[in-house]
Amino acid sequence: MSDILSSGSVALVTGASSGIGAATARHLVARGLRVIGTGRSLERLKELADELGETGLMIELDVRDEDAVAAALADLPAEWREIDILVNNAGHDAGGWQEFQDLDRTASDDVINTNVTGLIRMTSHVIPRMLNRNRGHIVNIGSISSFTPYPKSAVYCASKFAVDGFTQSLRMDMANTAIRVTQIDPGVVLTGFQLSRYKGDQAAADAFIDSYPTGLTPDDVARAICFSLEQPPGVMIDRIVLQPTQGA
Ligand code: 8X3
Repeated sequence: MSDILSSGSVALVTGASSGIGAATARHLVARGLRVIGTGRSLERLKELADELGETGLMIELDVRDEDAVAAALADLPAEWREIDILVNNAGHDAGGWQEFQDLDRTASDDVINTNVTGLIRMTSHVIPRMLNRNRGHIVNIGSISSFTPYPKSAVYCASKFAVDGFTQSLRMDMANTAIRVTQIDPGVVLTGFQLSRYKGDQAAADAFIDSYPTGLTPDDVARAICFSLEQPPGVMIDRIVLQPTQGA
């Protein structure tokens, strides 16, 4: 059986319209894969669609919506149906970075619905066909918040701790199969994540980023994802933690 990171494989990347998701899609296509990119707005996926051409299939999809996820995956064109790689990247902390008592409950529920329930939902819809073929690699995007709690992030940290628990237990459930399960845990990444966290307040997002000497780029994270995928079938990368270099 060919390595999973080889031409002909199909990867599905959630949250593909920007940041880590878009960078990952580009890296995978550069390696000869075809990529299904999903995001909440087809308009925002247009740039990637234009760039990837026939090697990409962009689908407007909200991972919070069970019916939409079920329909989107059931309706995939036949040549895109066998998904070899699932990159569960969609996630956010919109309206976060506040002490728990000040967090808006609706915003917090949305963090859980996207980061946890959406990730589990995508996995549950993709994994049956992987199991049928005994071939697949699931990459969950965690965070340093998956194992290091910090203030003003109670619900976001809870969501990423949940991703970690899910990833680890899922890996055990896949132990007698060829399906690999990897978690990528980045620290601060220079994307629109912070802007959304601060509800569009650019000055606040910039101040947060400026409080760190350096930040990771989406390409840094995409390379780590590809490293986990390019291992021979007998090698499982459980987890990669990426931190920006201090003082570089
Ligand atoms: C987010 C990490 O450091 O921006 O996953 O809170 S941080």
